[in-house]
Amino acid sequence: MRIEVITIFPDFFTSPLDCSIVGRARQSEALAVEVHDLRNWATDKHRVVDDYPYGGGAGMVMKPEPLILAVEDLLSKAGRDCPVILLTPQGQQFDQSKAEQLAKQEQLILICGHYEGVDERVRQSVVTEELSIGDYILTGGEPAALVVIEAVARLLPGVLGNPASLDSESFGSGLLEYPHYTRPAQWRGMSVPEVLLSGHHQKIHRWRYKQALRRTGKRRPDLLEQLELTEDARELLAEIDTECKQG
Ligand code: 4H7
Repeated sequence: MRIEVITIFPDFFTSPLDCSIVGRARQSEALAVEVHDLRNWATDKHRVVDDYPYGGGAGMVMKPEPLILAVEDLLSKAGRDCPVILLTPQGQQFDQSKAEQLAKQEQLILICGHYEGVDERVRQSVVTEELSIGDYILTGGEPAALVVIEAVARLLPGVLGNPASLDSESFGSGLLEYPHYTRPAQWRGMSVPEVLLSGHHQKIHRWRYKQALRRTGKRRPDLLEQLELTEDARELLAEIDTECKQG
């Protein structure tokens, strides 16, 4: 997959794109990320990319020409259409299913906004979708673009060692993760649950599943409601319910 990023702060991406999973994905050539300085498409000698808002008001607005020219250039180089995504607080919520959908694409173009936002004609002419990584305001779209890149990169074939682990993880299964433990078995009076030391794989599996159900019910009842529960899950939830009432 190829991801093109359009930004006024290319340096913002240097270290995050070299580290960890994304760095490895790029080395393995499963992923190519090109970060483009929007000012390369500015049309004046001072390379200005913002201007005063029509109608007045505080702050500046990103000019339409550099952004639209940048996207057109990148699309023509690709020789085909691809999603052109503006990261914005007004966008559709980015989530795991959206990441899975984007991971199937051959190419993505991500636009990072700044100032008070972008001229509406950028949306009208080149943006195909607007995404938000959550209900909060950032100064620029760069951290949001990195979130999208990271979430997508780890879904690309061959990037993670063991693709089977993707399904069992949080959101893959629709549940929050069960609690994890490693050595030592005892630490400052806190012990690892006995069942995990038992070597009894079936019991361990069921214990983890129950913990995942318990956590999801407690912290994210909205996720639990979206699931089609198996008979076994219903049974475990009933157990959890009784345990709760017993204190
Ligand atoms: C596009 C339009 C994404 C991008 C407006 C981006 C939050 C998210 C931005 C703006 C973002 C998210 C510019 C509007 C700064 C607010 C103070 C960049 N913020 N901004 N203004 N949740 N900001 O995904």
